Amino acid sequence: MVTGQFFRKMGASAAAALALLPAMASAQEIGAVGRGHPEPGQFHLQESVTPIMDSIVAFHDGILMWTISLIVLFVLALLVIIMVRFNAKANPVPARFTHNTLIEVIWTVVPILVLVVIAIPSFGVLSDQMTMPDGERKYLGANVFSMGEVDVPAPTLTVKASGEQWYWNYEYVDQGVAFDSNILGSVATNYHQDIKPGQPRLLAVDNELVVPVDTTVQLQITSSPSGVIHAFAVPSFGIKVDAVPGRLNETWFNARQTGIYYGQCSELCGKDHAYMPIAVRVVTAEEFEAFITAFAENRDYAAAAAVLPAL
Ligand SMILES: [Cu+2]
Repeated sequence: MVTGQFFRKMGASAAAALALLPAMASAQEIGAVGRGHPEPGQFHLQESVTPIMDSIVAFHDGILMWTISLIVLFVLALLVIIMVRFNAKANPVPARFTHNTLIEVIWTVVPILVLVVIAIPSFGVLSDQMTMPDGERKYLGANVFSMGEVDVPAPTLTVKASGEQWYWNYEYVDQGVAFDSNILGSVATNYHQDIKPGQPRLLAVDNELVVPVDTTVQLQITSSPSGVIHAFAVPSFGIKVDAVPGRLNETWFNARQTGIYYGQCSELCGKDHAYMPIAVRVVTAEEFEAFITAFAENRDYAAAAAVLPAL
């Protein structure tokens, strides 16, 4: 029965619309999201491990989802009212007026107010992302309507990430050592080559950027001088910054959990744009100390990474 199918489909759509409600979205979060990389069937943002991503998640789950959901329901209600009350059968002789000053003022002013209310925490999060911690400044964290309540120490490690065609180069600026980070596998092997069980395809790399846990990392982001624009993005850290030739952009992160966090180049940069993932390995302070000492001494990433626990 065609009509029956139609209504079943409508039922499915209504269920999908309900899933957009914030409470449902939060329920989906549990168990559906893996740490550090996307999971099949994932519905929510990737799990946060930094104060900035806490802010982004709180902003998204809180004011943004409620605003969007209420607007969707309001518009849906208007559409239903119009369909029921003003169809040709129910309302054979339509009114002929065209303007109503009061309603026009309302539908101009109310959206402006909605945007202003969204903009206030949004600019707060943006300002947090762009401001290097000095040990004094307080950050919003998970409470985007606070005046700032999260302490973040000043950075003690500086890393320069440079977008190349098509891979990333990382430099520990103060230690004067750098290395290239390439995707595992190649086009010929469909990117399966060398990937160990549990490593995500198209995200795993040969050499991960190693950083210590609970440490503020100053991140400088650029692109090779003769190259193109890339973008450095790690969802779990709430980072996305353009990598522009001849420009040194800057952001920071402070990861609270050890693990490997994956990201991707997020600017359409050329033929291998999809094959220059970012992998950041967050290790304990002791492990990082051993790694960076070995790296600075031997200037050999593979030998230095060998001092870290096996993955
Ligand atoms: Cu790129």
